Amino acid sequence: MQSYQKEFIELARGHDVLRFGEFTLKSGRVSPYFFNAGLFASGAALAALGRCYADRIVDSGVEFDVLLGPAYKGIPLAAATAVALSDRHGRDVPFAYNRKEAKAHGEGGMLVGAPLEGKVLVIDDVITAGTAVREVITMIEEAGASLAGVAIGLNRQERGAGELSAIQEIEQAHGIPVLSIIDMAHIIDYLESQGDPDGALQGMQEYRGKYGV
Ligand code: OMP
Repeated sequence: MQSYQKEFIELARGHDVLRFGEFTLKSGRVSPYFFNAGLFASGAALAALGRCYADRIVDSGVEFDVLLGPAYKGIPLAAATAVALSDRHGRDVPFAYNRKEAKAHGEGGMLVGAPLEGKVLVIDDVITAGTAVREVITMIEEAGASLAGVAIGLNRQERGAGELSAIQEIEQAHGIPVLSIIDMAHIIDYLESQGDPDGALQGMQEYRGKYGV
């Protein structure tokens, strides 16, 4: 595990972003854990989060022209990532986000910020079944831009409709990488290395056995 991955898990635990218990997902599956990126809700937490995304992106070597934060949760994530790419890696990259509803006055349209041109790197929180990210990919194609990749905080490593995970399906269908700061396997490794402080390990392993890829 890289140091930014351990830092990310501890950051998420510290802000209750990563919780253990019983949670019903968008997919209907009952999960022993949940990742709520909306609780990264302070200046220091956002700054640390931006650093983790930026480190992961730079580590991967993915080439892109503009960052896109999908409404709503992707917007602060992409903004924090853009700041960290500039402050830590000396890369001043254009940044855009979308509205959920088009505005008829003012600047109008669905997109705000830098023009959506060239290769777009999407920054988001979690992909489970891939519903949310598919909508964003359509939006990028409609704007005439292309998808460079998707960077997310957590890859839940769950099967989609078939044997592949939703992430693997997206990677194959679009020929792009989906970069995650951590995977479910990292959470399991972390719990093991810490002596299972939340008593969550067994439930996590069972869930992975049932739905994991
Ligand atoms: P998909 O659209 O199925 O890929 O699910 C992604 C969305 O699920 C996220 O944007 C969240 O709204 C929600 N989610 C989480 O935020 N954290 C989780 O740990 C699990 C889910 C989920 O419902 O699958």
